[in-house]
Amino acid sequence: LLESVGNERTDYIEHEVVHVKNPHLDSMEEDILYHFNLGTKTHNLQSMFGDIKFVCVGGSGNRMKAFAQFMHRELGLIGDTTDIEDICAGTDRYSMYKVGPVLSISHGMGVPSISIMLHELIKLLYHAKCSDVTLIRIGTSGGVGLEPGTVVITDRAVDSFFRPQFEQVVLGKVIVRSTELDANLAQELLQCATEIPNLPTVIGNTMCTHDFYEGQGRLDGALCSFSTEEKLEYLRKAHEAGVRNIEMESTVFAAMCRICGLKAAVVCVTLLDRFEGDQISTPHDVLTEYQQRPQCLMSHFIKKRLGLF
Ligand code: R2B
Ligand code: URA
Repeated sequence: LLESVGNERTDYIEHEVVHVKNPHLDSMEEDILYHFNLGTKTHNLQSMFGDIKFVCVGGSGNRMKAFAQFMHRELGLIGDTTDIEDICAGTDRYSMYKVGPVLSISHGMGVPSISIMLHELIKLLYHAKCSDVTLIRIGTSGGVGLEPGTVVITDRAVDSFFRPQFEQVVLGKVIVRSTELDANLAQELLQCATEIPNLPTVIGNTMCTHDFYEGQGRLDGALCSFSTEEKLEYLRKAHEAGVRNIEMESTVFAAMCRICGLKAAVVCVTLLDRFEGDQISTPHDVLTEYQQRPQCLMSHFIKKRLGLF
């Protein structure tokens, strides 16, 4: 943005554009975002998405629809929330909703599912020439030594060995990518949380696994090859490594956003304390309220950023 008085440049703010790290893309005549049912020839992505500043992603399509409707009310936008349409209605892989500068998208469960979505989302933001985009995953998780319902803002996304990295196999070789997230954004979110009543929130490391059962040390899957004591020992080690919650997408999310110049954060509510058990036995209405907590935090953060209070 150039602001000038006469011909004199008084201020220069560099906008952070979304970039892709793929030299092949520019030589493609058309880019089909297959799992979104969108494309550069069939859709004017810049007019559809060019004004996006906040992208919130979460596992379930219904939850991300509810989030879009909630944001529509919170931003005081005109029109009926029932009119908010799924932009990806032509496919049942992911759901996508746009409310003003906010895009709400589902990513399914696990690293492969979110990674496919992120490839296409990042290309979408690139084709749409979006700038200064903040991307936040709002989700659920298992807590490690926390009161259920606590919201965890991820400091470092770590793998099952507590390493802050994501490994991707490419052409038969392992590529290791850093999962560093934006520390300022995490602090800004923590500050927002303190401004909301009844929103217990901490910053801690988030462990990302490739399975919900054995991969997270659960004793209640169809398979289990370890003892209760071994499970607790692993959770104790995780806690010592600063892990406060466990989920299934944070490492690839952090790695991909970082490489593409997107400021990103992970905000997940804990549904249970894994030191206390494995089954999610909390009543449905309590779980629903827990799942609204990251959404409330997002709304506060977005409204504050937009200068609405
Ligand atoms: C949290 O919840 C899901 C598993 O129940 C998974 O997508 C995750 O990261
Ligand atoms: N999501 C997870 O991945 N693990 C849990 O324990 C709860 C939600």
